[in-house]
Amino acid sequence: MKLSSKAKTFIDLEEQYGAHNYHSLPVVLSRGKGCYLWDVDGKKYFDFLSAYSAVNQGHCHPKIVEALTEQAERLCLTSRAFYNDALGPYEQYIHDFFGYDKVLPMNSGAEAVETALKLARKWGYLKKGIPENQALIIGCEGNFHGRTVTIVSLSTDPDARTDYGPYTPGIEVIPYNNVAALAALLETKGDIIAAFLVEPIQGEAGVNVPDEGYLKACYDLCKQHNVLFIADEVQTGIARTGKMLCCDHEGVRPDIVILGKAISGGVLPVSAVLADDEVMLTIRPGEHGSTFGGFPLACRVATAALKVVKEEKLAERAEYLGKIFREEIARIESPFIRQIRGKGLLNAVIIEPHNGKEAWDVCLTMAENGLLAKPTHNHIIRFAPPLVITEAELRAAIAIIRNSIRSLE
Ligand code: IF1
Repeated sequence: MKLSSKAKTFIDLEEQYGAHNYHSLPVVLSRGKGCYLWDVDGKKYFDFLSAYSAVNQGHCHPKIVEALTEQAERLCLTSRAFYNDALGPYEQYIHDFFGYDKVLPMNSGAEAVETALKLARKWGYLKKGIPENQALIIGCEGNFHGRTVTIVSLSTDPDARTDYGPYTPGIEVIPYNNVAALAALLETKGDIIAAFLVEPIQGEAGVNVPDEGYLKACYDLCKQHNVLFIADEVQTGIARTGKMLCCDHEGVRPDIVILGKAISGGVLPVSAVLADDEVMLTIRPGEHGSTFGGFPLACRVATAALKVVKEEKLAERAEYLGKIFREEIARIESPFIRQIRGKGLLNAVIIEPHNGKEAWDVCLTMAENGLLAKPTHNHIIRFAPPLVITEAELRAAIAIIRNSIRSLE
């Protein structure tokens, strides 16, 4: 890809003054609207990453931006040392929206996952009666839940965990999409297991969709053994997969739901943990929190972002458009395409290397042709546009994907 000297200036600054913890596609963005992004040279792109599904409502949604600016001029942050007039109404809105007794507001997805794990341990000791310091959390191979020490202790990805030890104890990892593995572990250690933590679809692992019935079977097993079923819906939640929560596809109501990313439409870092009283009230005043968690600005923004999801029927759109996307990609005959998989508008194409070209080259070519997507694990490309994309726009984007792949053959 040819870079303008302007674009290069920004890339060089990051290279020189920023930590080297990312390998970004060489595109420098400066503006966004709906499903489109513009780079510093004014070139327009379809956004098919949506900031890893944080921008489901589209870039700079006017209603969310309005809520942000209005509240920003009145009150941004109070801390939880005092009450404010935004948090309560927000919590009530979340209660009505998702149907859980209570919400615990945090900021990043990783913080919400940490919160859920602490909550599960508390519940394990106070309600289930697990002996002190013996509680176990079960995770799945190939998971991605964030970057904290405890979360990477759960990870099986060497990039995510190597040299970050010593790891947090009390963790067991079993294969994903394997009900028997969960059953076996619950059989032997069920008494001291507090929770099973699972992504309804594994995002980072490459949009790994489990077999139909997997979540329900796991949920039922957890109930049999008095173990909490925790769904990490940070990436799959908020309409991305064609339902408000991905667990809705199987009629599963998790004991704990973890939300992040699109709960704010990508406008602020906002996350949330949902649970009923039996679980949530095990944490008492002073036992958990955060300076920004539930700050007034976040409350107004997240309320506006969730209203947009309902008003614009984004779950229904994701369901309908996702089918078109998978159908159309499946019709492309190319040695590069091994498989297309996904749910709603969370999809991935498995790329077969060809002519010495791989997923990274496909993404560079698509970027040149005006569509942004990012490879994961070398051979997988995730396609996740904002859910506000229209059918005509989606079809235009598919044409770019098709032409880009063909041009590399
Ligand atoms: C990065 C991946 C996606 C998540 C699930 C919790 C979190 C995430 C299911 C933590 C975050 C992000 C992190 C971001 C890239 C992105 C990602 F490739 F790394 F794995 F989306 F697939 N649970 N995923 O997907 O949320 O603390 O980041 O707010 O650059 O690390 P966070």
